[in-house]
Amino acid sequence: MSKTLRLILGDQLSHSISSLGDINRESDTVLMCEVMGEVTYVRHHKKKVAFILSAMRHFAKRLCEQGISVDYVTLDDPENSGNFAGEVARAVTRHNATRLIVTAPGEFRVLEDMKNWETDLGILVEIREDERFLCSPEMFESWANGRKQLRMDFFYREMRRHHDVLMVDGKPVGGKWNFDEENRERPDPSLKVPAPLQFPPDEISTEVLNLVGQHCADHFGELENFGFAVTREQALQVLEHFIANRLPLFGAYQDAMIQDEPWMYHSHIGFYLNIGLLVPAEVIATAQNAFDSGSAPLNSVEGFIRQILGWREFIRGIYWLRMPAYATENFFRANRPLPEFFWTGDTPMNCLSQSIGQTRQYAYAHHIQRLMVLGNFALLAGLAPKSVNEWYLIVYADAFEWVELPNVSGMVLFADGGYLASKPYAAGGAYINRMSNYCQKCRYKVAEKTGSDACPFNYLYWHFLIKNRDKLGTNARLGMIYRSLDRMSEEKQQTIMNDALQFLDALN
Ligand code: FAD
Ligand code: DLZ
Ligand code: SF4
Repeated sequence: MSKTLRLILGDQLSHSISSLGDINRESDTVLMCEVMGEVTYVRHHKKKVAFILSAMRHFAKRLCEQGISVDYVTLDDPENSGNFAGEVARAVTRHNATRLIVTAPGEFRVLEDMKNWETDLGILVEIREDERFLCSPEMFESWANGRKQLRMDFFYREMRRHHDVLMVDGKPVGGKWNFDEENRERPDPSLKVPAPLQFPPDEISTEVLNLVGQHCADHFGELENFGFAVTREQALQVLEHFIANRLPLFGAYQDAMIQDEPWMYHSHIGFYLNIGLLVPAEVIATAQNAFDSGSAPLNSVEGFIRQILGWREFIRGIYWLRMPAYATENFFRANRPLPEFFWTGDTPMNCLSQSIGQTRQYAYAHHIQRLMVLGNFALLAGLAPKSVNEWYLIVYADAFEWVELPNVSGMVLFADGGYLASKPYAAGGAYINRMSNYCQKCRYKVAEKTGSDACPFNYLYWHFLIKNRDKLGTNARLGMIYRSLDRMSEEKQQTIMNDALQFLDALN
């Protein structure tokens, strides 16, 4: 009888995944493999590696309990070839397989590799669409066709209509597509932010933590206090906990940051969505139910659903539309190496040190820390896109290239010249001061614009605009800012440039 292997990758841990759709329990074998190539193609955060491997082992166990035959290769198997192609080849021999079924991977480099397997291994390879997403690459391409710039807002409206989410009689619930003006509350440090749901490591996780401790000792990040959900049941509990405890204030405090408060009112489900323990459709339906039942307000529910139905799908669409060229975009020709403090958190800039410290500890930082603190700094300091992308891919447990790259190169660094965002998300210290209490604990003074005590974001901001005037001067959304620059005296502009250059020189 012809034997079929069904390959499940570390971010495909969904029972509804297309590669398992028509599984024959009598004759098919599921192949799962821990491979050093995936652990080190960028040297992922220790907690991220432990999270993925533990979730893979739990998923394999559940498949076995369902009577499915699973061939699971561990990282320390002495015969392990260290990469997907090698492990598929070994499994084909072991099982005498003639066919491999796999769901399309999330990353371009893996898909390119997979396309060679049929020829290299002499078996049939069927690569199926990843149906967990709500917009296929083809659907996105037909939406994007003919548009010079892509804007999330318009895409999001199409998605709302297409999937009938928060719609009534063909119109958006509440009469508006977006309630963002209710979503920019300043932080209130006296808020009692609910503690996130954490899960102490069980036997499987403990074994994986030891393995990662041995094999990834020199990787970034801390392994201690591992608390990720590693099964679907646990991930569902995280979702329920968020809906009950955080969603009502998610909208209001979406952009806020508080000293020593990493979690805020965010959902912390990106990890689980991205490896498949949760699927977007169920998350959206759960949030919509919370609105329908009156347990969460529209500004929060709409804001949350927009992130998943809008941003997440939009970002993925851009990735598949623009790869591989997107990975090398560098509109500003930025080439500064990543400062050492991105790895240590050792900087007197309190907002950066907070965001990097939390990243080291939890493999997590929320969106505004990623965008307006770390990303803003990378943009203003002219850090090389390749290094910045690599850093983001390493440090976050929810980072996979399909979602990391467009966020970093498109949203943060404007490296695509404005294909994804209409203007760079550049800001001086005043923005961070408005949305956080970080500045109160900082060695720098946010109100000072120049001089040795001035907040570096202030002079770096103007330096960035002056330096890139040839590329940004005609951007309509920056017109007002360039007009205020023009009202600044030559002398002041010169002082800003000197301060910025001195700061940037010291970075290297
Ligand atoms: P919440 O704030 O609770 O949002 C809910 C969900 O919406 C998230 O879990 C996520 O699935 C989705 N979402 C929100 N914003 C985005 C977005 N911009 N792009 C895609 N999905 C979004 N997200 C990743 O999943 N992986 C990444 O590697 C990643 N890298 C990022 C890098 C930068 C520079 C920036 C600015 C954003 C990045 N994001 C990334 C998007 C966002 O920051 C994270 O999804 C979010 O912080 C995850 O935390 P959460 O689950 O608590 O999200
Ligand atoms: C991220 C990751 C890591 C660290 N390790 C593995 C692994 O050992 N085995 C595996 O199947 N997947 C792993 N992954 C996830 C893959 O990198 C991911 O599936 C591809 O990048 C495709 O998106
Ligand atoms: Fe960050 Fe500047 Fe505020 Fe310090 S003063 S925390 S560097 S924004």
